[in-house]
Amino acid sequence: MTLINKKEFKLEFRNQMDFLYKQTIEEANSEQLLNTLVTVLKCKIDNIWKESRLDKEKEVYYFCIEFLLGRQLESNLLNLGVLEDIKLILKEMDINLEDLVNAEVDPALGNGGLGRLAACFLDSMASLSISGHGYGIRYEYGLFEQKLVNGHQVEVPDNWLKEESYIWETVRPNKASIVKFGGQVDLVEKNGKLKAIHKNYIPVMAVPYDIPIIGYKNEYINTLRLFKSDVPRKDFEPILKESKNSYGSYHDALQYRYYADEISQVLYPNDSNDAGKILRLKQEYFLVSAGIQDIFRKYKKNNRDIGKIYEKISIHINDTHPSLCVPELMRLLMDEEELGWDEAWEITKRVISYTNHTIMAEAMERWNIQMIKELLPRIYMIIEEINKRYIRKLNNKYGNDFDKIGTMAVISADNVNMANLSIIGSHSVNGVAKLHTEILKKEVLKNFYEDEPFKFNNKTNGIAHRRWLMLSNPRLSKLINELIGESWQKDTLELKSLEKYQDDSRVLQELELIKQENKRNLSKIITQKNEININENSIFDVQIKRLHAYKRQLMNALHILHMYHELLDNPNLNMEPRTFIFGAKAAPGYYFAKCVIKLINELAQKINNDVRVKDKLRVVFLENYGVSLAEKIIPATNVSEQISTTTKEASGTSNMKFMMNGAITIATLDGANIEIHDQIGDENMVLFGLKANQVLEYSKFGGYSSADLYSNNFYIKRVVDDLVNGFIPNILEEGREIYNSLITYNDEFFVLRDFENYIEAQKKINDLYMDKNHWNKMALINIANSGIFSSDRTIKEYANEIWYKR
Ligand code: KOT
Repeated sequence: MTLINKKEFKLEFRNQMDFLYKQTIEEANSEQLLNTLVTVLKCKIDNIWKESRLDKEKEVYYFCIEFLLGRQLESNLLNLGVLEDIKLILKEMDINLEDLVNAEVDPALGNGGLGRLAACFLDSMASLSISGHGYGIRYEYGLFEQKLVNGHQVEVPDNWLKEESYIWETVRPNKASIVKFGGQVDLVEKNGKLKAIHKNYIPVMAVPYDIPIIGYKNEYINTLRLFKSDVPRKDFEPILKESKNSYGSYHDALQYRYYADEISQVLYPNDSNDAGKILRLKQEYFLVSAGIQDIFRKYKKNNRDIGKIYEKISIHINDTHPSLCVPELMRLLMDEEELGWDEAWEITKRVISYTNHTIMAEAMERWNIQMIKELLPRIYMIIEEINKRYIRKLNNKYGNDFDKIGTMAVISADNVNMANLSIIGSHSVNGVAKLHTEILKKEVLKNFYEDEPFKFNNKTNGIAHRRWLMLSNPRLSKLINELIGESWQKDTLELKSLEKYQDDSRVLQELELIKQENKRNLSKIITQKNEININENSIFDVQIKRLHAYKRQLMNALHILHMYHELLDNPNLNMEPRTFIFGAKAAPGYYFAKCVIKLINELAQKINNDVRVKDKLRVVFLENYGVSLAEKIIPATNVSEQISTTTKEASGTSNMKFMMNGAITIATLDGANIEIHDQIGDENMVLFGLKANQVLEYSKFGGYSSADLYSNNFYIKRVVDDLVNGFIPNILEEGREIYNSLITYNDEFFVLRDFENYIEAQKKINDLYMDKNHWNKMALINIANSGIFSSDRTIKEYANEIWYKR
């Protein structure tokens, strides 16, 4: 692509700077320079950035309540193939690209794995020239910023837009649509058919903001379209005749403005948890209705046959948050396009596919029927009809097996079960790693699987290797290029050929040096942020993810406490120095998770200030963990902690990022850790803990008593007692809460049950690290076998087996 001509670019840059800010480059600050650069780039990509390719291709629309993009500048320059050129040109103009990269906001429009996966998928769809676009919400406030105050998490609003716009977005006011809330629906007869008339509703305008998603060196750009809610403009008046007392007079103008604004105001900060709030339901319907109306607008532009929409459109719902796509698509097909129920239902199923991301009961969305009825009366009527017809079908098939029918019904116990709605209304249901999909089929969704086995399939998650290796670890990328050429960048399976260097001591040395330099970089960041010096030669042992009981940061902390005791008892203990690094946000209302944060911080205080263990042990909790910080931490990691209670982590994706950057994984056989193990075997990772069948059995039939284990095991008793005996200062309340969860409430997540095994596994990590050459060899084998975890592989599977399949 001849995107950049040096002379032209410099001129455009100066002109743009003058146009935007009426000043010279020399006077500008980093934000202004960044804005200028992005404006120039946006002009350049404009002619390849199309709204739609419907005339040629089938299009995929990926609906997700969150997208965790990360910063875009470097990634876009890389994908446009101009990263090095721009770096040089800017340097000639005395501008340091890194300053501009760091000046960009990191839009925190997601909680964790779910939203980050959606962002990796967008990157892969564009890079594979698949016409696949994201639909989401343009939250005014993203995930809260985490501050640590005396070791406690304090949440600060994330005002990422600061009343301005986002540099990469383009607002499309003429493509806005109206989403209707509340009111009543009358069914009136028209030409022998019943027609739904929705009146007295509250109209909310959905305004699209488009972000370009640039493919890797393929001149292909897709769109992430985020909707902002607003009161309707005057020109919508004709559509609003049936709205509440006509446009503009919804009883109080101020209240109306508030109603509309509130919808896209803030992201719910729950990960793997159901918020259950009416505002969340409004957000979900707002996204779904705006998105599907947008699809219809584009589809109908060329008078296409709506009855064949499944030939050109796939709608993917990422978990159940967008599951109202099912009744909304039915509504538009029937009420607007006048199709009959049966035809509309067949189309809906052919168009929609659904991914499940968790088996945790507390994450399963169930909406109270009264709530839906009042907020979305027409949608509720359709859901009721879907349920009625489905139950009739089940009755025919299973007679009066009420237990079975009860678990499968869309409506039961006054609730709408959104997972059931998604399964029934789609042609494909997938889990996100092998074990997860098996648990869906055999346990959680057993009845559905037995009823329609052909719908179920697995799509093991993946990560965008462009961001998570090429950009975040340029030194390693360069080494790989030197060893095996550059073809791995387009086909990551090529990384396999690195294996031929597994006994090449020069290469292994080089690998170690790169890790060392990345560790030095991270150490600087840690010193800056936490005012603590880190031993750069210690093992960097990292657990970064949302704080959740099932992820077991607590077990990690208890093990650190165990090591501390061992060191105090035996100062000459033969151990490699270790730095334990944590990054984790807790949902604001999740008290237990906040207690664990406090515990880790107080433990860090105590250990880091104890001169007796100064050279051997350090604990660091990094504030405000997010995408940008992950990009710095992962390349510097030696040990990747993937220690969830087996069966609970659907997949995990940081496990893949660490592997690709040469960390060694300590793990339970959970989620995608299993597939990592399939790739590299026991010799190249360290496994421990209960197996899935053991956990499932314990959970069903009991048989484990944490109190017995505690009383009979010296090491367990020692660390558990420390929670409540004052050994760790300032955790009176938190220590008691955690103690109770372990002992009084019988340790739901098997922390103590797996503890001894975890200690042994950690000893093994220590011993392995002592043989540096062997460790480096393991690291190399990890990198060489990580290619399968590129999200390019995952997206190819979605495309071939879900979206394009007829
Ligand atoms: C559920 C409800 C609200 C917000 C987020 C979720 C959620 C997040 N459900 N699953 N996840 C994670 O998704 C990742 C991507 O598939 C998985 O790797 C991870 O194991 C899930 O916990």
